[in-house]
Amino acid sequence: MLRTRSVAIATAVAAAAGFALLPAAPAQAAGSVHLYKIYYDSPGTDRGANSSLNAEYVVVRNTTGAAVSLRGWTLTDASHHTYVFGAFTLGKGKTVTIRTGKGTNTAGYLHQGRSWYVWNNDKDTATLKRANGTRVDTCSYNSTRVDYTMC
Ligand SMILES: [Ca+2]
Repeated sequence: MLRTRSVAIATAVAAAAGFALLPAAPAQAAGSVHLYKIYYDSPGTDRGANSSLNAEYVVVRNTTGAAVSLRGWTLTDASHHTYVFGAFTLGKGKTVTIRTGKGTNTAGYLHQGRSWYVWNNDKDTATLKRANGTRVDTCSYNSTRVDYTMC
């Protein structure tokens, strides 16, 4: 319904502008940058080793048709522990994994640089916000039966 109306408007605009309407491009989902997965209970006992901290992570996915700068965006848990993205661009169709511990940031992996876990092993809520504070997505879980959730 909405699409039909949009095409009608586009046709009217094209006609008003006096040029031939080109064949419509295939419909394309707008997509979004969103929380994709949270691996909240890293394998083994929580002793705080950096490898264990980095086995706890959140995956953010970009399904838009363009790269998106995440500079200044924030990832926050229910207790308001906040990770602020530095200069980072998430390519279209790409994912980035934000690990809890320390490490070298790459195109695919970022690190919160923490010395202890941030995602509770039973229940928590992740919130992703733009640099201006606009909430982009949230993802909640409440289970100790599984170690991760798909958002
Ligand atoms: Ca955890």
